[in-house]
Amino acid sequence: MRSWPTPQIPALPRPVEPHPPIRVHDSTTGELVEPAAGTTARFYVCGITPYDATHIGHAATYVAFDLLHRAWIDAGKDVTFVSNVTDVDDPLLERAAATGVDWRDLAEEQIALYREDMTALGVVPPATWTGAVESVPAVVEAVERLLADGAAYRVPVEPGAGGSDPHLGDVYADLTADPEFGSVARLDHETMTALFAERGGDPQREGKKSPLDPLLWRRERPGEPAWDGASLGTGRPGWHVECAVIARDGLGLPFDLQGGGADLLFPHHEMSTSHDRLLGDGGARVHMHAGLVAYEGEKMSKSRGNLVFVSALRAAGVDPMAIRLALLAHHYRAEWEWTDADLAAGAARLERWRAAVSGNGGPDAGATLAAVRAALADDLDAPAALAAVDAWAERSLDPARDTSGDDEGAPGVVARTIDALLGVRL
Ligand code: 5CA
Ligand code: ZN
Repeated sequence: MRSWPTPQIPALPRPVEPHPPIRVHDSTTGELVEPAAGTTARFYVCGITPYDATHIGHAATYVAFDLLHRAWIDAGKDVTFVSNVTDVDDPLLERAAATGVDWRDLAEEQIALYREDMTALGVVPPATWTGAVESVPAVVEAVERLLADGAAYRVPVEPGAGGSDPHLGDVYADLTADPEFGSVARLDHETMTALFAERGGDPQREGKKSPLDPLLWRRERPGEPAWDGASLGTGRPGWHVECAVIARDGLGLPFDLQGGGADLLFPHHEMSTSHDRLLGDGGARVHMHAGLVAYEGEKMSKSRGNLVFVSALRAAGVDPMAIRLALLAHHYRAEWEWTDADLAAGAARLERWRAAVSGNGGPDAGATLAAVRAALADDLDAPAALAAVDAWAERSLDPARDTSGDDEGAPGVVARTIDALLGVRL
């Protein structure tokens, strides 16, 4: 899938001290870990399901992972970022049916919007961006392998389903084939069952060996799109195996980090990592999650419909960099509520920073750059990074300041710091 243009990332002065190790909060252990200690960093961030995109919650999550991407680039690592688009799945098909739109047109229009939003927000694009539809042949091969290995089984489908091979059932993963299942989210059985039902699972489906077993291949149903599934019969991929296969093919197994919003920890990342474990030498070594953004008192979500769209703000003339700054003012793990005040604060900060870097010279910027680097290395502490830039801007704009020690290059260094590390182009 064609992604979006890569923003220019200005080079920054090398740090005097060695680069601080870049640590993030590991959702499994709750501890700070360094996911990519070597010279490379390979990570996967779950992409959108293309309807009702891009809302502020999506944007906050993608900007959070973009900070990690930029910190790794700045540290000189060879970074590979892979992502997906769930361009065929139940909720997308349901939305298309409910609105009388062809699901392909809905997906295409929403993907185009998402590209524009990511470009406007300065998010560095993935090296490989794969749609679920594009992944079908690889998923089919993977599911065939899991079946052959006894890690998956068929479940009979209802009359009318299954096209010309109704005897070939849907395929489910047999979680007992993976002794390490549960090791990502480390939840008790009751919580897993509740979340599975809430987040796209089908614990009640008759014929499954265990309620938590996830769907790998859904056979053709009347009125639903279906693809050639070779020995599986016509159908379409399950959600978790889509990401397992796209990550495997884009990054190789195992890889450094998988991420998304906090709603993906279970079942999605638990399941996709379990699939990868059976398809290779393991999945993501670290899982990282962004807190969910709320609006009008509840989590911003497609199902609730309490959405603020990036594209709507842009259309209303809001500078996308003000949106980015509004998002960065909250730590990525915080659960917070979007209000107009966030946007106003982002716009005010943008204006202040623009004024501060437009002077001929300013206070030395070396400590500011080091502080921004250190803040990001410490679990992507964007609010601390903003505070460091604010402090420089305040000094720079202080009319009573003694300018005799000013450095001519300082405003440029600060502007490039903000651009390269925070993704905010002034
Ligand atoms: N296509 C799947 C992932 S494979 C999916 O979850 N798509 S999505 O469109 O529903 O969400 C895209 C990303 O935004 C996911 O990482 C999700 O966790 C995140 N997200 C959704 N709602 C919010 C929210 N309110 N706040 C923060 N992040 C959110
Ligand atoms: Zn995913």
